[in-house]
Amino acid sequence: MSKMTKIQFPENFLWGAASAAYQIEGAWNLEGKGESIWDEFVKTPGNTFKDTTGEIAVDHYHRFKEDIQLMAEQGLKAYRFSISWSRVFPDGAGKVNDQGLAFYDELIRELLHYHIEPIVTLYHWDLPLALQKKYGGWLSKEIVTDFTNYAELLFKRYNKQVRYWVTINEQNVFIPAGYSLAEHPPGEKNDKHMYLANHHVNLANASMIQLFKKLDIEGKIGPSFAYTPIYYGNPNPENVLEQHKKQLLNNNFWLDVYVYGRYPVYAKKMLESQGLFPDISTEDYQLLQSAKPDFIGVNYYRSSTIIKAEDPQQSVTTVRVKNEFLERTDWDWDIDSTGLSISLLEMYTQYNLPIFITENGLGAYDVLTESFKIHDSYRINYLASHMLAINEAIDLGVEVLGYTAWSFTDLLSWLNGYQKRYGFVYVDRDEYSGSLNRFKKDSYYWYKKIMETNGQSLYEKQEK
Ligand code: BGP
Repeated sequence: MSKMTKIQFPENFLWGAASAAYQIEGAWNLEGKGESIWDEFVKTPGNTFKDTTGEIAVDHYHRFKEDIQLMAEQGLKAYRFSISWSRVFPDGAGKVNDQGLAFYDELIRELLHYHIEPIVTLYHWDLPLALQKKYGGWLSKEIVTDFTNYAELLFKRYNKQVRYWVTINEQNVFIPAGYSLAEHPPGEKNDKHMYLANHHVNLANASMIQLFKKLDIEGKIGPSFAYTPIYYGNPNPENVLEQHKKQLLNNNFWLDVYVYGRYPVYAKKMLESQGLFPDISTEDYQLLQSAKPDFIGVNYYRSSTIIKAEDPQQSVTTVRVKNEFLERTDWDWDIDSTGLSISLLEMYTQYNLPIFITENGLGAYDVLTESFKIHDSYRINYLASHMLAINEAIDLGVEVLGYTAWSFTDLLSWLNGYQKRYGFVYVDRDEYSGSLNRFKKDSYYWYKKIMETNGQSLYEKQEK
């Protein structure tokens, strides 16, 4: 960012932090909660790092008051969290678990008490296991009705208390990971299933948005998407063409459906030629086209640099390469704040919808000192540079509603255990156990100031 760019986050910009039920709550089988597909998946040795589970996680279920107290003290304006479907409907449909709902009632009440805007994610990957067993989860169209009923209960119950709703978290991550890579539940390697399940998620997303509008719920609704800008490592036009194709199969493949209710032409054609494109009825397309989101949520962590692959057998002929201009995280993710400006600009020009940055953060090995401090200057640098990139996009005309950093407390990384920490608040636990005590990191205090000054304190940093 040029030194002269003014810091200009809009008034009422929603500075906050984010989490997801499975990664923080624990209490996996308490007070009437049903099992989710993640509760089951983690039981198989080798599925997660050192076989870590979210059975206790960071025990937010029992410590949410302490956590919200820490949020209030930090000056958080918004908090994004997800509701566990199987805590509300233990069997995914049918009988409601009142104790589960009471937990979310209290959580929301507590947030509002401290004037923290609750942002609710309806689905952050923890599908009720009962529905997986009953009809194969996302593989059946039946799920659209069950999901819409679940959403209806929450819309009606929290209308006027919750004003921002995220329908689905990172469909573009959990669908390939669950159905093609076998890294997430249900652990399949079946591309035909992947595209079918994916289509049902699209229908569920649209059905929820349609209902939200029909019920005239106050507030805004949209999906959260993991946007990864794709760069080409070689400007030979043949490579550039591969890069464009990749872009259409990645980002646009999902976003075009959310916003326009159609699949990009090239992607559709290619999948049809491979027999992978699902049968889609006229009614399906009508539903998809009837439900435009109010905003697009963006989860941004990194960019990806590719070149055309030599192997002609590969269906997508590209490979990821190292970007010599970028540094990497402890987990080898390219650190690229400019990529966030690029993403915001690309998305806003293509889809013309306000953007909410629903996740962004740095996973690192933090160290708790003997005096209970955590000096995470690397996280401060990462976050500061990404905030400046957002400011730059705003300067270019992009409408950004808010920013919920990943994450508030340390939490469980789905496949990387408890060692990969993202929080402003350190939680004392490792893969096996710990006191679960909370400690404020240096970044906690730094972010407090950012929020107090609506980003102006970034400017101080720039001048240094
Ligand atoms: C996103 C997920 C989050 C979170 C984050 C960090 O894809 O929405 O739930 O896990 O990534 O990922 P990881 O824990 O793999 O580092």
